[in-house]
Amino acid sequence: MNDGPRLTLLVGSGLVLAFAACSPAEEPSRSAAATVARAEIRSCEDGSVLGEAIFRERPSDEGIKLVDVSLEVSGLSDGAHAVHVHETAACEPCSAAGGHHDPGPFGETAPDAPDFNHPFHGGDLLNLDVRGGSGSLVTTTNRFTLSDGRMSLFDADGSSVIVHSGEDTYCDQEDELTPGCAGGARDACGIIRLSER
Ligand SMILES: [Cu+2]
Repeated sequence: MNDGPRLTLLVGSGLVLAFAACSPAEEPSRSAAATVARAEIRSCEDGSVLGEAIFRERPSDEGIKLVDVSLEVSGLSDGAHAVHVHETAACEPCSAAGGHHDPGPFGETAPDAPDFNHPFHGGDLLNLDVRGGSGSLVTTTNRFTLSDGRMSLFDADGSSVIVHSGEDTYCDQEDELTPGCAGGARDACGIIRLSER
């Protein structure tokens, strides 16, 4: 049961659904065997590289798929920054990443609108705490997978990780969320790609 205490059942949020129908999603690479993925985190403002996120899928003692997430960034303002996996592999502009990754039950892929499922989307993660200009987040989730399946990050249009400007208050409202309560504007974005290691 050594997975127990580390299993973070996420909370998250997200609104900022700036559904940009803009730039086309990148074609995700697929590999059933791969269990590691990475995302180069880039500034939404000027595209400069701010850090990296690494995702590693592993089975729990009971055979449940768990994904260990570690993210490191620098160059952001001090304080808490919401972090989520968003639904599309596109970062130019950052709004192109769409809403939160949330395939939903029984293979439904339509994004929820209004955002009833916040802060329980598949892609909702925890706040990143930035101090002295840099910060890291380490967590584990069972809400999405890297391998194939209905919760996979590598669905038809892939996925991205977004770091927001503000804190995720994990707001949970059965209607439209209060603007900004899920982190507000987008500071950084990274397209999640399968990796050899
Ligand atoms: Cu987000």
